[in-house]
Amino acid sequence: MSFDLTPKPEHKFTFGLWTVGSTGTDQFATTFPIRAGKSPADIVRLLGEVGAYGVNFHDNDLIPLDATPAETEAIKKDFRAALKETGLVVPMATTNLFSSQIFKDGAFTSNDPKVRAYALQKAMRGMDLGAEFGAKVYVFWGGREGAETDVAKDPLEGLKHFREALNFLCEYNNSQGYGYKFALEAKPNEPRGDIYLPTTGAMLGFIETLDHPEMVGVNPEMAHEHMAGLNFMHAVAQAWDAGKLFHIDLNDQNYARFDQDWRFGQQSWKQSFFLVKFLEDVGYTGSRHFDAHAFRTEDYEGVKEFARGCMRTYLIFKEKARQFNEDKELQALIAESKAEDKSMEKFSGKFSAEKAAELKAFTFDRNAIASRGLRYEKMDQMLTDLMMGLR
Ligand code: GCO
Ligand code: MN
Ligand code: MN
Repeated sequence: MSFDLTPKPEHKFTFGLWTVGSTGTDQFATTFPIRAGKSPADIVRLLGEVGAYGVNFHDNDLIPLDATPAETEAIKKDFRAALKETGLVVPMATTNLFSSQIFKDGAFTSNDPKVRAYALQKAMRGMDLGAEFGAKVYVFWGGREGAETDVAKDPLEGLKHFREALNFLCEYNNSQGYGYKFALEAKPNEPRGDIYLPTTGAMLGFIETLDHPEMVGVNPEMAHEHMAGLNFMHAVAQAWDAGKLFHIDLNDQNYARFDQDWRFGQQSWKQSFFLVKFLEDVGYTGSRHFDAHAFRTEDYEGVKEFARGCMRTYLIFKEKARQFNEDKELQALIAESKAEDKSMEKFSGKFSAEKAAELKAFTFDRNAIASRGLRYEKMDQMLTDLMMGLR
């Protein structure tokens, strides 16, 4: 093997405190953690050891909900020291608006005005905390913004409340001079039966209804689009096309299953390959954030293997994407399939009345056009060979 798979700062590989810091609990064993909890500072050290660039957090990953002012200061001091020691940065922060019982029926979209106001307060405090550590992206994942039944919750009201909250927080961002970009993360379900704005595409539509759409983009997550049975790379491409790819959550997931949060590239090699190829080809410069967990079978050595594996697999696919782009035979076939047709040039581009009239009158030979084989079978098998090291 001749290529370098060492993670470097320029790769912008980040993990959340909640990812490598997960103690392996699940909904069937919440009181039986498999791994002992680590302090935020020790999680940073673990990430430093495996070669990550950055660490992200929810407000309460860093500062427990009921911490005293003295405890808060002590945690911040240790965390800051660990960042300095390892050179890790904090590119993104977010608010936990889903773990407390108060959010049982949502946060920004709760029917209860007290809950909505509390959520807003918590988000502002979370933004203050993120800014203290230099975060420039602020993620909003509305895990409980939804319903199991529509009997008393109205999705129109939900959208209105969500919009009001984001408009308020955009103004707060400006008033504090934080310079955050907000990144909205969609998920179709889990923990709610249905979560509002379930896909990246839905989020992109919603953003245009906000007071400051320029401040708000998306944080698409691979597992979430796969839970909805969608093509993740297509969602990412739409976000990129709209200038809204502010962040990305990479992980893996079997289609149509519960939220699995697996190591990037563990399951869906081809989807992961096309995703990495897309990000590298367009020159995405944001974080490559791994929002995933190690298997519950693992101790912390396994957690390190998991974290190293996420980054290694990304770099393997990056190298494969380079090989794909430099594969002359494959590129010739792709070029052939997209070749321009001089006789059609007069019909392309901007509208004119003459062009439209000429095109309406033109006769197409549908059979001749359709009879051309596009050679996608050959190309796709060549891709398989390439990925398996046979080219
Ligand atoms: C999930 C989500 C979360 C969010 C996180 C950051 O399925 O639980 O992906 O991990 O990404 O809360 O906002
Ligand atoms: Mn997720
Ligand atoms: Mn996520």
